[in-house]
Amino acid sequence: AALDAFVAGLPKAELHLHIEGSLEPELMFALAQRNHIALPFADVEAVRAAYDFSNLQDFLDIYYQGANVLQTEEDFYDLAMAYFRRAAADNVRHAEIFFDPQTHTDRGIPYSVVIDGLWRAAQDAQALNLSVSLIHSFLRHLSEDAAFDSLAMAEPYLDRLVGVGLDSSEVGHPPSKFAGVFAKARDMGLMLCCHAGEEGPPEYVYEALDILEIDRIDHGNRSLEDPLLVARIIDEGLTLTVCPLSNHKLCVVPDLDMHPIPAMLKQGLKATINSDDPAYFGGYVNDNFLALTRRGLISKKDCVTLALNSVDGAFLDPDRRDALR
Ligand code: ES4
Ligand code: ZN
Repeated sequence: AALDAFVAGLPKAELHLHIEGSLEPELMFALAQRNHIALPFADVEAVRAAYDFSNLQDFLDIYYQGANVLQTEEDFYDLAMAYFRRAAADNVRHAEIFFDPQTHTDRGIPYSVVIDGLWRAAQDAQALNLSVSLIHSFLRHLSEDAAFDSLAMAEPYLDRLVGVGLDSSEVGHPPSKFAGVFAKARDMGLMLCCHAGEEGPPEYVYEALDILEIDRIDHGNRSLEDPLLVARIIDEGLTLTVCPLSNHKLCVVPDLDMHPIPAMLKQGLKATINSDDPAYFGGYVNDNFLALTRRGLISKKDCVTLALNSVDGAFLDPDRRDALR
């Protein structure tokens, strides 16, 4: 309990959170009812029982299905606001959240509906002492042309976005596939993030650095297989947004006792702890810290380092950053 209070007391930033992955089964059912959508589950318990994954794709299939209940601006507002309240309760003071526009626009939901709902919630989060930035993420299992189309939809709303990301099925869809659209996003003034080295090999992390010229690495676990790559990430000062409970649920690590965060810190990488898809992986950001502290994998001092890394790794202006340190 003393450890819980210590972790809870640390001001922190969450840098790797898919807002669609914060859809709790209770809200999924409420939105399904409100929008007259049939769910393939009898009740909330049946949904939770289905969250047993052997790999990333297993999870993605059920995650995209869950997103179908999101229809109106109010749905996106309610989804985001529920996450912001939960994050604020964990003493998250700044959140940079991914959203997957193509998951919604490809089923006929206008981009404006998605971004207006998320944006209104982001404004209301200020009353929770929480600042929020939005990251438009491309689905890598779709084509680069589709990503260009998605970025074009975002153009009228550029002032509401801090950056772009790349997520979904990693293996077979290397960063190089999106070289053109990332170059364009950079020219538009957006920051660049990329999921790399979650299931994919170190080569994909190299591509994210060399070809996409990213500003932050999402996951990056498999970078540890290549000491030269680790040296390069340290040299470039890049932050890794690591997600322990996600890694465990998706079998990226066989056991939480073998989680790479301690090795990352030891080697001097700027690792952070994040919740990824908390409704699917069984915990929010403090739960992710506690999963490692309770196993004796990281110390209180490490927790302070990780929390400071999250503030340093955020895409924040210097004044807001100083206020959070
Ligand atoms: C994701 Cl954990 C993870 N990896 C890749 N894509 C994703 N989308 C949502 N969560
Ligand atoms: Zn992710």
